[in-house]
Amino acid sequence: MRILIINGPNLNMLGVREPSVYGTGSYEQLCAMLHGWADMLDVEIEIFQSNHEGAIVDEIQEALGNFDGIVINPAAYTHTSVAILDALKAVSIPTVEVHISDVNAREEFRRHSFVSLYAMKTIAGLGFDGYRVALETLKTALAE
Ligand code: CA2
Repeated sequence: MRILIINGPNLNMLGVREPSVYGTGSYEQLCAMLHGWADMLDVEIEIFQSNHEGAIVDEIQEALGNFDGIVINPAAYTHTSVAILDALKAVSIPTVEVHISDVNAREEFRRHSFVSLYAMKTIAGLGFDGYRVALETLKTALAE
């Protein structure tokens, strides 16, 4: 089972600022945790991060035929990107959306997610652990 993990803009800055919102762990630590959880769950993962909307759309398109599932934290594009929503719909790969922070308890503009219109599940507010829950959710769904 192959799962693509996509992280959107500024997530590569994790641990550098806003530790009260996103925790103190760095992006490298998040990636190490993801590899550990993937081993534990016996799933293959590839991790992709970009600050560019088009690059994320390209990556989603290239996932067609190469991945069974997608875990995506679209970061700020969550709230703005019809292009990412359309790409997910186009490839029709089972997808779980993750947010490190509790987007529903923050500014009003963070409450709306375009990606949620496609994702089978949205996990928010669990910190880095949300990615583990997303991997478990996808593994269970894909096994059914
Ligand atoms: O909670 C999440 O995971 C978010 O997707 C993170 C995005 C934000 O725009 C979404 O509303 C919720 C922001 C990621 C930026 O990460 C930073 C990391 C370090 C310092 C500043 C921002």
